[in-house]
Amino acid sequence: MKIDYATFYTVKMALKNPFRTSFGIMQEREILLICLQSGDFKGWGECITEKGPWYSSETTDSCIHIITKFIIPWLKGSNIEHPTDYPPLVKRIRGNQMAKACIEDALWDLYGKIEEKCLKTLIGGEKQHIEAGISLGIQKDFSILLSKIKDALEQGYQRIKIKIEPGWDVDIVKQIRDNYPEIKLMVDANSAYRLKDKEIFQALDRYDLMMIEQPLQYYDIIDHATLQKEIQTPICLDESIKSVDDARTAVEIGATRIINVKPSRVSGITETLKIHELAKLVNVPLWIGGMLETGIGRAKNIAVASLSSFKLPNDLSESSRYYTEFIIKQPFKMNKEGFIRVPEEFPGLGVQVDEEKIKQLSNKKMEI
Ligand code: OSB
Ligand code: MG
Repeated sequence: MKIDYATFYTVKMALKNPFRTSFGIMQEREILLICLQSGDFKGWGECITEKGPWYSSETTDSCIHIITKFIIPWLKGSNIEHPTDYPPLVKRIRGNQMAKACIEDALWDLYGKIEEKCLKTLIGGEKQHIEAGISLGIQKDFSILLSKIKDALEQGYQRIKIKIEPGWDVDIVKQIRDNYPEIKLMVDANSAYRLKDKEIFQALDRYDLMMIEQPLQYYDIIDHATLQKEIQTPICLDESIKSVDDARTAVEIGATRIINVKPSRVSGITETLKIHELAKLVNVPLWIGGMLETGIGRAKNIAVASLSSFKLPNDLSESSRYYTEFIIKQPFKMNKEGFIRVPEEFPGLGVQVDEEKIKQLSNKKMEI
């Protein structure tokens, strides 16, 4: 695959509702989309960063910097045959997982189009439908959260994840359980607590949660292992896992019993496939996490979730969960049982990118 040039679009998308986590509120997304052109073929990638370094240390501007200054020039000077040849090419770049992943995604899409195969087939995905779960942000009061949960369950979502932070945790979970004793329920703290808060997690043990996601520091592994020894509910790491090596370390020391995989957080699909292999070996269930992706990132995540080690409901919702406008021509829908079909009609991402829509919504365009 010889890359002729890359086109960068920055697309502004308003969120239907603000999304509040322990680290901040998102009102709209400014999403970087990159299109790699090779002859007549195009491959698309969506960057999952935000404007600021809140969820991760990377930002959209830091990605543009790494991609334009290093990755694209290197890519243009090489001729990679398969997307798995790409990680060695960018190995010299430390960190910057999300910047690397965005281009790797575009290479998989491009390769799929050239080979006339969809991503699911290319990576060996097995499921035809993936389990959809919903992530609900912190709300103004409990009654609003309760009505959102009711709504989500009526739509068919298979599990409810709520965001927690100090002051919005044990009591909220208790009230949810009072109303819904049986549903699949989990919490995500996005690193809002420290080991000294262990009583909170011991209190949560009473509510039959599927897991507690990333309770402690975003870079920590050791304190999570200590906490896990003190509680029954499985800990699931998100922010702390940036590579297959992190995953191996965390599993070995008992810091995580389940892993949230955001393929872009771990530098791409190739690294994700390594985590998939590790998960089979150590028998740790995986699920796909989300970053409020638009159609391009969502299509990639849905294809990855079709791999056999992704055993738990994912943070993969319908396209209409966050947005009213779509940049793919076949937006994702969920059936009443809470499954989303893995699309295979089109090569690469499995769906068609709506370039006209992207151009309409894009306030910045750059070509290199
Ligand atoms: O921690 O999983 C997270 C959204 C933004 C940043 C971090 C997280 C999330 C979510 C939303 O939980 C998941 C989704 O895309 O639906
Ligand atoms: Mg999370």
